[in-house]
Amino acid sequence: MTENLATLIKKRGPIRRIGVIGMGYVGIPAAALFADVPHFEHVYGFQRDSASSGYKINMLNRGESPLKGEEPGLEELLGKVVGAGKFSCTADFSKIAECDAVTLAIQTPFKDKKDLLPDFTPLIEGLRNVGRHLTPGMLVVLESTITPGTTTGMAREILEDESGLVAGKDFALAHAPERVMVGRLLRNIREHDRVVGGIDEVSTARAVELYSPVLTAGTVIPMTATAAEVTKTAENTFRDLQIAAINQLALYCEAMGINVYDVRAGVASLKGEGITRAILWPGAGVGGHCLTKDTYHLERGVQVLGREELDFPAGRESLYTLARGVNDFMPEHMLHLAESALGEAGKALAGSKIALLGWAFINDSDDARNTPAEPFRDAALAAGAEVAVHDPWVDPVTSPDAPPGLSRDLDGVLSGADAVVVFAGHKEYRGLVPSEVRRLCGCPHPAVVDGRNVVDPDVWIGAGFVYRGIGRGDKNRHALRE
Ligand code: SAJ
Repeated sequence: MTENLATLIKKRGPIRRIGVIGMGYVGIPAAALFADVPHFEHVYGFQRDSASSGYKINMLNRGESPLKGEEPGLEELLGKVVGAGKFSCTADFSKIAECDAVTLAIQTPFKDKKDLLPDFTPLIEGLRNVGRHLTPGMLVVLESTITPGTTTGMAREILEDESGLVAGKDFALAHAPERVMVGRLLRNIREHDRVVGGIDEVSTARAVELYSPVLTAGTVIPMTATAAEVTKTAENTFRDLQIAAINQLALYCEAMGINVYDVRAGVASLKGEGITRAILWPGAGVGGHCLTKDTYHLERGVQVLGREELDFPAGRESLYTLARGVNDFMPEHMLHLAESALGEAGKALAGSKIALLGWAFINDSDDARNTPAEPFRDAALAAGAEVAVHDPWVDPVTSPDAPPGLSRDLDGVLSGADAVVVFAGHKEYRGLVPSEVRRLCGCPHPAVVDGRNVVDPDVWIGAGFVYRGIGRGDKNRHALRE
């Protein structure tokens, strides 16, 4: 089979024209970097001309980035590759037929985490578009994070069904998962090692040819497609597990009346002899498009691929979904802390005004996908509180994840607040002046609930606040200061 594919690829020659499907946080920087490779002739960015995201096509063809938030170097690079005529964005998917390689960077959210059902609708549509214009010798790469088994299973079937061609014989197919973080997209693609997994060695080799020129510090790590899928889902699952471990420790430290940050510094001090204590940071919860779902992709993968073979303690829940449960609990814990702090001042959630600071899921970013602030806000509203939300980064008008009433007027949000609750550690909140905040709150003992360790408890307690902090058992039972 692969001889045929190897021959087709040899006849086609080196990769010259590339298509990237999905102009988002992953697809746009990837396309710009491909276009910046001297020997790649042209890169098409494929974007559906939909009501919600069709605007991106003209912006990109003007060399402008539709991504909000700071992405160092992206605007300049887009200007350069568009100016040089090496990158263009289009909704005309028939141009896929001109490409030697096509990558898919499409969201893969979960429809139902309980039943482990991913929503592959956008990905399937993308695969069908590729299949319709697939030509012999072409390479197709899935960059989206997917359930293990998807590349050799659903993706192969759809591409073969639409094209009438056979994967591994007529076209190459691989998985090369993205590893980007908002705020450093270009650097992550250039510098992180790139896991590349083909359905066969010819496909892997062709994918290595595609990604190698883009890497400046990173190296390509070849493996099978399924191993690449497990690598990606596992690395995010492990990160989520590490965060759950420190969040649980923080809950324990609160209960035992000690400071989790002392303990963390202590645990992290054990070094040398290959000992690494990759202990992360506790906080108000885990958001974003990755850690909140990739565990379920991994869980689904072992259900689909390994159900018969799996040897696991009977009746025991997966460590990974337990970790999800701990991290999903943190916004609720923040509400318990707010309730307890308000109680110190003789108030209840019902009828209190809460100033929620930080809607983004991560510091100094506009990205608010699956923000942990949302379940907190919803529960506080359900408890009868008024919730005013502030975020200096998330755009109230253009951000698809902005809550109703999102404000950039910090004084207005703090005005008359009974509790100030910090959900994102934006730099703007690291310099808050407690006496000024207290003046705006306009009550003798406002509460401050710190979910990201941005305020100094002694300073705020000294200013008359009722303080509560994640993991701060040493401060959460302080006496009120008049
Ligand atoms: N968080 C904590 N404590 C920590 C680190 C993070 O509570 O110590 C919270 C953050 O506040 C945020 C969430 O977890 O709400 C996710 O943060 P993140 O730093 O993991 O950011 P992501 O989700 O954008 O990035 C992850 C990264 N994965 C790994 O490092 C294994 C990134 O490399 C991936 O590219 C990205 O997922 C992805 O796209 O998969």
